[in-house]
Parts: sequence; structure tokens; C-alpha cells
Amino acid sequence: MLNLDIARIFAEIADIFEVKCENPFKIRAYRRAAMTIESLTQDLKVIAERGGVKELKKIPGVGDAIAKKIVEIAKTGDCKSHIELKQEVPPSLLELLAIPRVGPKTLAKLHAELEIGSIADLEEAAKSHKLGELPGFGAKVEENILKGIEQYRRYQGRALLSTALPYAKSIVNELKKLDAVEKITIAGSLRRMRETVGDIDILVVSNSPEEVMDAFTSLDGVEDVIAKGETKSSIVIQGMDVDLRVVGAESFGAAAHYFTGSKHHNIRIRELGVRKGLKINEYGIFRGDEKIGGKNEEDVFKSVGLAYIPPELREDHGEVEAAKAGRIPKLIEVSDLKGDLHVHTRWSDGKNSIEEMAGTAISLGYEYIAVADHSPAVGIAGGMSEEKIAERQVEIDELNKRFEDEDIKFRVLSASEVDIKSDFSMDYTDDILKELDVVVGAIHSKFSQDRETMTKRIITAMENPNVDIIAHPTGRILRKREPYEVDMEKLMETAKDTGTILELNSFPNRLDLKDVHCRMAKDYGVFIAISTDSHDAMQMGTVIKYGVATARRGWLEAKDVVNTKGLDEVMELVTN
Ligand code: DGT
Ligand code: CA
Ligand code: CA
Repeated sequence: MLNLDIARIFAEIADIFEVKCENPFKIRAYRRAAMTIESLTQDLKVIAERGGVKELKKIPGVGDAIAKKIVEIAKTGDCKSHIELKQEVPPSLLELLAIPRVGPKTLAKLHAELEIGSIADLEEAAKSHKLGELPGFGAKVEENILKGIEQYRRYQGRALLSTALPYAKSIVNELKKLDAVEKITIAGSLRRMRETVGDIDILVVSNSPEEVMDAFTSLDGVEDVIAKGETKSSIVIQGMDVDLRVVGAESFGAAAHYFTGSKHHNIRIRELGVRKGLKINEYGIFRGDEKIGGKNEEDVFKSVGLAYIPPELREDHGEVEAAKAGRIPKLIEVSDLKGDLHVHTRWSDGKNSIEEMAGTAISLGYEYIAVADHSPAVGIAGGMSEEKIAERQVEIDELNKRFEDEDIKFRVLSASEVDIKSDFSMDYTDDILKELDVVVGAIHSKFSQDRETMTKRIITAMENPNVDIIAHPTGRILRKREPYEVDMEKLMETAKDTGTILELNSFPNRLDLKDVHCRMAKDYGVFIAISTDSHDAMQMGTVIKYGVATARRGWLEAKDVVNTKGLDEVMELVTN
């Protein structure tokens, strides 16, 4: 039983309550518990077994009722109330909640009036115009719901950060050209740099909202206009919803804070405000009827006695407490990095030569790259034979000599992304591994091995003194492949004991380790390598920002990341 499974049960309870129009406080409590548990780094099952309800209640958002359910779930795999609730509401009905623009209230109505119980029912009702005949619905709603269904099927509701960010930036750049736009910022989960986003949120300051909305709804590539108003409009671009809000200059900071979220972070800030006799909302900071701030985002934090909190931390994961204590970390930035410890070249499945990769790295201001071409087990990736490693070494030595002669402070490290095979062995002998500067261990096969076996597989690699880094430690591919099951605490403990570095793979569909696991590594005192896994030279500069964003969401500072260190220090770490 994983934390994620427990979180899913609570999220489902919240969904069912929503459809049943239960008390909103109850709904919120389960939702909050689900979110907290999802990003918890300790194993809930272990806590439940060791400390029971008493220990569980120490987790924020976990009260008595939820703690008891966790104990029950840990013991039996599910809880009675969840099982009973599920019998009341069919799963196909719950799935409807994932359709954009179908909320629980709409759903309850559709179910009561038209007996709609599945996506197929809904689609049929919209196509045959039964939906439009309902009071308060109409042709436009019908059309929007059909688009929502299509969108859900195509994108399952959320876009990758790397898909959304470029579109958001280009929308911002277009709107910036208008004289009517005084200020503009990205908000929402995109500003918090979450790995996926539900929609794009943009905030504008303007005295002529109409002009801004006209421009926004007629941007190139607009597939649909869902709503157009004075203060808020929504469009669809590339299947993604984009919300634009326009506010006055005096509210910009309060609105930026509110619409950046997260919702849970906002609720915490609002509560702190209430305790100080303040009302904080998207319009400003108020004492009674008097507005006392809201022009700048800093105002919001200052008003409740907090240091500024960077957007990436605003998840109610302890940032409020840290800001109160003046302990907000100085988060890592792209410019802190001095090298990339995992790139590929033409010696395996990369598109560029070592020299070309080195050239790009030098232009990024780096001091080193580790060319980590594959080992033979990854057949399709053109893994290197022992002879090929020797040939490659000649090329690396020549290149490094040239850098030295030309007084260029740069070095190519000879490395390999070596398969950790399903029988626990490495894909090269220790004699070969020893010759390499950097050994990056990675799993590319038999993802379905059970948790214990998978954990042992990685731990065995970590215990090999020649292995320096574990690449993409959980193996997930966002929206395609779930992470394999591993005992993360055990991995962290072993990484700490053996001095093994864990990779944060910057590829936007990997981001592995993910944010909460990066934070866990930091807490264990385990080094992270933010690597790009580039297969061509261009990727090195483009994907790194997603890795760094994830590291920031994991509270990492420059000192927690091994490739912020200069060449000499890194060499010492990986050769020992
Ligand atoms: P997403 O789009 O699902 O990836 O996540 P967000 O965080 O961008 O959420 P979204 O687009 O629904 O709303 C943008 C922000 O607006 C959200 O982060 C916080 C704020 N917000 C939305 N609804 C509420 C609410 O009911 N209460 C509070 N306090 N804030 C809200
Ligand atoms: Ca959003
Ligand atoms: Ca939104």
C-alpha cells in the first residue's frame, strides 16, 4: 500500500461527497488530506503500524476521522466508508468530474434530470441537443461540453509544464505589445512551475480591459472563446484553457498572490490575516473597510508578518512556517550550475559529437560535461562495447588535451549510463567501471519487478563503489508510465551511507526525482545532480530550466546540488 493509493482513496471520497452535495467542509477536509498524503515523504503505512492514530494526527490536515481511516486502510487495503460510498455512486459518474467545465453541481443536475452517468451518456445528450433544452444550459454550453470531452480524451486534463510554458510566454509577449497593458504576469500552477498544469493563468493590469480582452480573444491560434468579460476571459489554445484576468494597478500584488495560489497556500495566508484582523483577497488587504495594501505582492506577506515566499514553494508544505521563522531557503538558479553530468553523444544514441556537446556546454558557461553513453544492454540505444569505450577514450583525451593547451577551463568526463540489470548486476564488469570518471546507474528494463526486488536492485548498484549517480531513480514517464515501486526511504538511507548521488532528470516528461523526493534527499543529506540527459546539444540549454524549477519546488539550494560545484570538487566526489 503506497501513500499514493491512500491519497487516491481520500480523493475519491471527496469526489463522491461532491456529487452527493455533502457539506463543503467535509469535502475540503478529505481533499486536503489527499493532497498532503500525496506529497508526504514518510511511508504512511509504517507510521500507522508503529504509532497508530496518535502519530498520524501529527500530520497537518489529518484529524481523528481521517487518521482512523488510514489505520484501517493500512490494515485492510481499503476502508468501509469508502467501499460503501462507492456503491452509492458508479465510477463512470465520477469520471465525468474530470471533464473541463463539468463541476459537481452541473453533474448532480445532469444526473438528476437526464440520468447521465458516464462520459458516453454526456456526449450523446450533447450531440442530440437534449442538454441544451435544460434550463440554464443552451447551445453554447452544449458545444463547450463537447469540446471539454474532446480535450479530456486528448490531454487527460493536464498539460506538461514544457507544453504550457512556451505558449504562455508567447501570449504574454503578444499582449505586452498593447499600450493598454500596463503590467502582465503568468500566475497559477504555471508560475509555481508544477510539472503539469490544468490551465494557464495570466494576470494583467489595465485601465482599458475591453481592449485587452478583444486582443486576447482574437490571438493567433485561438481555438475557442469560452467566456469573454470585463475582468475575466477564457480561451482554448492547443487544447489548453487559458484564463486572463484584468485588475487595476492598486490590486495587482493581491491579485498576483491570489491567482498564483496554490489554493491551500492562499487559505493559510488568509487565516493568518484573519488572526491579525485583516481581510486578504484578490482585491487587496483590508482592515475593516479601509484598504491598507495590495499593490505589490510583498505587501501580502508583510501584512501577515512573513518573509517573501517564492512561487515554487507556495503549496502549504511548510513554507508559511519557514517564512515566519525567517528560514526560506535561497533557492537554486540555472546560473548556479557549472556542468552537466549526464549527456549522450553519437557514441551511443546522441545526435552530436563529443566536441559539439562540449562546445555547447562551454557556451553555457560550464566547466565540465559527463558523456554518459549507454551500456550494451540497451540494444536499441546503441550501447558501447568495451572496445568502443577505449576508442571513445582516445577522442576524449585528445579533446581534453586541446582544452588544456588552449587554456580553456573545461573538461570532458568519460562516463556511461550503465544498466542495472534485473539480476542486480551492472552491465559492465567492475574493471571497466573503474576506468570511467563517472558511472551513472540506470534501470531500463523489467519495471514490473516488485517493490522489494526493485529496491534491492537499486541499493545493490549504490553499494558498488564504482557507481556514482543513479539516473531517473523512479523511472516514471509523465502521462505514460507510472513510477516503479521502490522504498524511497531505504534508497535515501543507502544513498547517504554510500555517498551515491541521485539524479534529477530535467527531461520535462521525467522530472525524476520529483519535487517532494528532492526535498527528501536534502533532508537526508543526499546530493542531487540536476542533469539534462540531452540527446542533442540544443537540449542541454533548453530542458535544464525544468529540472531547476523542480529542484526549487523541492526546496533545493545551490549547496544541495552537486553540479553547482567546480570541476576539481566534482572530480574528488566521483573518484572517491
Ligand atoms: P491547475 O490549473 O489545476 O494546474 O492549478 P492552479 O493552481 O493554477 O489552479 P486554478 O487555475 O484553478 O486557479 C488559479 C489560482 O487561483 C489558484 O492557484 C488559487 C486561486 N484560487 C482558485 N480557486 C480558489 C479558491 O476557491 N480559494 C482560494 N483561496 N484560491 C483559489
Ligand atoms: Ca491554472
Ligand atoms: Ca485557471
